[in-house]
Amino acid sequence: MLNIRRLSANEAGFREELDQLLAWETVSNRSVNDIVNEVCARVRSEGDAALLEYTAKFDRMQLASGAELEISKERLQAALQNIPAAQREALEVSAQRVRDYHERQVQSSWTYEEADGTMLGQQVTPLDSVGLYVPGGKAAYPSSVIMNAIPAKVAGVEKLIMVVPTPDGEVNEMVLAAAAICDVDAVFTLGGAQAIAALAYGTETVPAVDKIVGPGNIFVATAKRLVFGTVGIDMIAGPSEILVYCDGKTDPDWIAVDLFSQAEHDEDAQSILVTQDAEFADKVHASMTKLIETMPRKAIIETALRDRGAIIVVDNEAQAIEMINLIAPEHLELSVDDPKALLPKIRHAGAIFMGRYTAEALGDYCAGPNHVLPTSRTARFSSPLGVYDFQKRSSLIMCSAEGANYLGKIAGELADGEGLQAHAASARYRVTD
Ligand code: HSO
Ligand code: ZN
Repeated sequence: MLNIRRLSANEAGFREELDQLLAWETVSNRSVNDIVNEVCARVRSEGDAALLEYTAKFDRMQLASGAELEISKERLQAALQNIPAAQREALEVSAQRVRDYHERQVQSSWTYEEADGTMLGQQVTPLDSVGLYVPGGKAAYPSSVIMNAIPAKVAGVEKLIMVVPTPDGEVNEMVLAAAAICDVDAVFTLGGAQAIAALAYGTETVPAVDKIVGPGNIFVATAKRLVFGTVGIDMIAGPSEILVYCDGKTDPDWIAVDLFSQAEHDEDAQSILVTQDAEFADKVHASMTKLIETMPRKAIIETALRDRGAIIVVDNEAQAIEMINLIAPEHLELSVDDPKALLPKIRHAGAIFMGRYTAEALGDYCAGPNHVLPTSRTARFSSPLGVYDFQKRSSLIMCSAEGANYLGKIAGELADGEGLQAHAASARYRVTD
């Protein structure tokens, strides 16, 4: 049988075992920190020269000048023309659906007026410029280009700069095609900490941006933490996770491959099945044992399931829900007859896939919602990436003479209480009675 933990919510020591299973901390490694500090400092002070040197060293690409770092718009269009038609269509459908969904997230400015004519409100503006990091190699996902770029564009970001490493000159055509579809404004062949530093500080070639989003390896994540404050960053994503809750009436093969789908991301990914039907748990385990042989990424899936996977048998639905809220998974599948009835009880999950037909993978690619989601139990306090991550708010206050008269007295009183006489004077200069 495939190697995966079998747990029962009632057995002694279950909570300890679960806590251990859920524990995940991003490794913060001293030597990685030192390297990233040096790379960022050199890009900051030497600009393009440092970028060219690091790109030669880490990506084995000899470029003559900063200008050669840029991938032209024509090259992006060529990628779009050259990929197979079915791939292009799938990218376009996905982009359009993600756009439709995210357009509903746009926040608008608002104001209201008080009886004395004073106006208050909030003005919403897009960020001026955003950098999008796209990893090279193993995790070069065109779908992530769509999921990061489209909300930024929908928010109205005017300058969206993408960086993607091309180690040994190896270009991912589908990533470039996705950049073309999403109307990314410029693309540079850059990766690692040097790409993050270039976006944060700017060089002769790469413009500095206001916020950096997108997943990356430990060097990228460490660099993002380092430049945070100079620029905004998105969340630092942990490994992918899925929790499937099933009442025992879905085809066990369906559930088995759903669990595989996130486990195949990497060895640290987490797939958990929760069910109150012990016989069904056996059936899914058997399905996994059978279907693992058909998976090209078998080795990764096996490691992820062995080290971080679990099949948990609970007593009843209430206990399942308790488990879900405790685990706060990135992706939650509710494979039951009436998922809507469960919804009000689900408090913590990045994305909720409702019903037996809703495979989590549909959300990864094309359903419409974002696939950048809170991981490692952070769904307790954070939300999917969205248009709101690319918008910011300014407060608006406009006093009428009457309003200034009234508020001046209140503010003066409070300023006196704080011992701030200039504040009090400023507020009271406009008071007339
Ligand atoms: N499941 C990943 C996203 C992804 N899946 C990209 C396939 N490609 C985020 O948790
Ligand atoms: Zn995925």
